[in-house]
Amino acid sequence: MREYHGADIRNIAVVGHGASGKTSLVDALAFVSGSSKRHGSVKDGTALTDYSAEEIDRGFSINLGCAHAEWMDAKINLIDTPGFLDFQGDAVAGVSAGDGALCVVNANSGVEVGTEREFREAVRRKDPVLFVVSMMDKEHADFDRAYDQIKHKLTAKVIPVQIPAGSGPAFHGVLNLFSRKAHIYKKGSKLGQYDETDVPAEHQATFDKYYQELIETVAATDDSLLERYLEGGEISRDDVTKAMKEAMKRMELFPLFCVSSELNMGVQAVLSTIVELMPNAYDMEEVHGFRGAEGDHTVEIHARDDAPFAALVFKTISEPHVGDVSYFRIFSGTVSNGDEVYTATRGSAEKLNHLSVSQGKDRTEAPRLFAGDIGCVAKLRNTHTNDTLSTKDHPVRLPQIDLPESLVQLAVHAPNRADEEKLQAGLHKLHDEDPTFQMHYNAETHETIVSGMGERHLEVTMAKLRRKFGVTAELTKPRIAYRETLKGRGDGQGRHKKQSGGRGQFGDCWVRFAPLPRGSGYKFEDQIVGGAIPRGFIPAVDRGIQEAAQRGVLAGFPLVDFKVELYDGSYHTVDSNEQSFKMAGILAFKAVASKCRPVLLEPLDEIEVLLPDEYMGDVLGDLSGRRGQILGTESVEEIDGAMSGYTRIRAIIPEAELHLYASTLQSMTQGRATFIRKFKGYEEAPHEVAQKVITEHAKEKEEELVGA
Ligand SMILES: Nc1nc2c(ncn2[C@@H]2O[C@H](COP(=O)(O)OP(=O)(O)O)[C@@H](O)[C@H]2O)c(=O)[nH]1
Ligand SMILES: [Mg+2]
Repeated sequence: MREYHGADIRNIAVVGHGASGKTSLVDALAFVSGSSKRHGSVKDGTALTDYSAEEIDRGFSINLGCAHAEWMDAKINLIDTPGFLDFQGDAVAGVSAGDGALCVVNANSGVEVGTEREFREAVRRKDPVLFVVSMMDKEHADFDRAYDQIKHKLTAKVIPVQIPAGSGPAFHGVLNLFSRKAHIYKKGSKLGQYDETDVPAEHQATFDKYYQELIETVAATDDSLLERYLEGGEISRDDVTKAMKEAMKRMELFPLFCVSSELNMGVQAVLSTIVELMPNAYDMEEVHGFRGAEGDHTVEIHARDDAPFAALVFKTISEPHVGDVSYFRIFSGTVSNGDEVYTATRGSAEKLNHLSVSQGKDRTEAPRLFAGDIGCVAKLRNTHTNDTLSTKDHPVRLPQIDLPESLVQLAVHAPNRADEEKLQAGLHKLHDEDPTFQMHYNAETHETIVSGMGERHLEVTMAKLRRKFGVTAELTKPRIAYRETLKGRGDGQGRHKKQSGGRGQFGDCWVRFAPLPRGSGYKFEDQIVGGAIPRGFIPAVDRGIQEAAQRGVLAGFPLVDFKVELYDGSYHTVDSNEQSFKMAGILAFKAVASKCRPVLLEPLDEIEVLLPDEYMGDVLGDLSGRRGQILGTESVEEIDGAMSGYTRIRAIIPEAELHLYASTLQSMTQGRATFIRKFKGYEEAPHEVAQKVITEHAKEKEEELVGA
């Protein structure tokens, strides 16, 4: 491949709902351009960008994938993204690596949840978007319906540029409004060969209608063009494309195309339009206004070949027999094969062996890559997704991709102790590969918790764990980290005395317990006067009480938010030691805590649900069924009309009621609502809830005793 500089590079994220035809379109674009020798298919598992075992098994994209098409002296980098919410992390990463997006809409099912979500993501980043209606050859394909839905559900600024000649089985070509020509496809050709003709008479009326609409809409975005148009002057193809490109950069126009990727029809025009209308790798700089950090000061990042090298790793995929492959977007400077670079976020030096560009899973070595390009490299030692590659002289850190927060949490268990270490190592590797998959150890419940974007996300990640690390892990509902506290005061004695030949043991203490406000933890006050307990033994009493408090009094959960005053005691000059006073502390806790009206505390989360207004009633009803306390609701600010009719609900919900809430919310709202959660704090659990937890604990203890 020849060398490409930023002005001749287009970085395009291909987004849309799951199964809208994104992966097939990327394959067709690469194939028709001649850059990929084989027309792959999702159905056979040969599509360029769906090559992992998990993707081939399931028949849909899980990881973002990179391919390219060389066309009209430019290189188009295509970033294929997954369309399901479960894999939204990769969609966001893909959009952030691109300068523009191609939003695919299925000619059959029209605008779907994922179309709306991914279009919004591109708009949020202020990227130009080109719509493509896919699968025009399929039964019931309907271009006009898809157009209408985009117009009413996504943006009124959509404008058709390429319309179909026929549809479904009768789809036989496309009419291009820019060139005013028809491409009529050669029957039986699967390679997309066509004859270029004038617009056939049968399509003339449709063509004229759309042509008029296009010219008027484009003219309206540019004053001088509009003036000329109103005065009846000639408007050339160049005038239209120039005005359109500018309007797209301001997000004032979104052109619409139609294709059949299966038959490679309409694909050439999409390639040409990407080159002509989409921004090159330098164009979006002013919009994205990039800044990074070097040490503790801010530096401006410019997409120039002569600036210091800085690239963001937007994806890591670990591949069998290869190891980790890191995909990066160069935001400034150039890089050559074999260069030593530096990962400032981790302070690690890395050597770029086999610097490459990828065509799906195939990688071709590139001697040198320039500002604005996308490349990949295998086997970096300590560089992960969202890290910046730069140089020792200029250790730059670029802004990280703002990945979505996890929605679902489950506990993960190794099948046996021997696999525990492998499990932990595997989970860490999987997190490095996919930052939306996270794990932590909950010391209170003694469980490793994994969290992700949805049940399917976690299920797929466990499949990767099995394949790559040979561990079959089980996912279960996480235990709730209840706690206990005291509502009353009380005092009493802990006395430990043992005399069984030889030296005895003696410790004796008097303590007062009192409740503390929520979140205060534990306080110990030494009020011993006159040496009733020698100084050296007092910390032992404290330790004994703390140790006993870990096991609580009601249901085995840690007892928190209470104060202990140690006010009296006695000792024996020979038999007293630290161990005896620790025992006295434990006994004192047991004697006193149960007298101070112990209660169960449950963890609460604050959640924020973002949903279309029409589901308000259902979602609020469901939340109150989950013991939710609604804090408020508010309408969401519109972003280019994309968020109209949305409301945000804030509520506080017990964690115990949030298990798999993401899935319920999805099915309640046809997948259109999202939510975020964060830990809020502990509150006393209602009586019935507490009673149930206490009974369960008693039963478990009994079973343990029987088992022992
Ligand atoms: N008939 C027809 N089927 C298509 C076309 N494009 C994609 N498909 C099929 O639609 C399904 C989903 O396509 P895919 O590219 O995986 O969609 P993605 O999930 O958006 O990447 C697959 O079974 C494809 O074979 C097309 O142009 N014509
Ligand atoms: Mg796909």
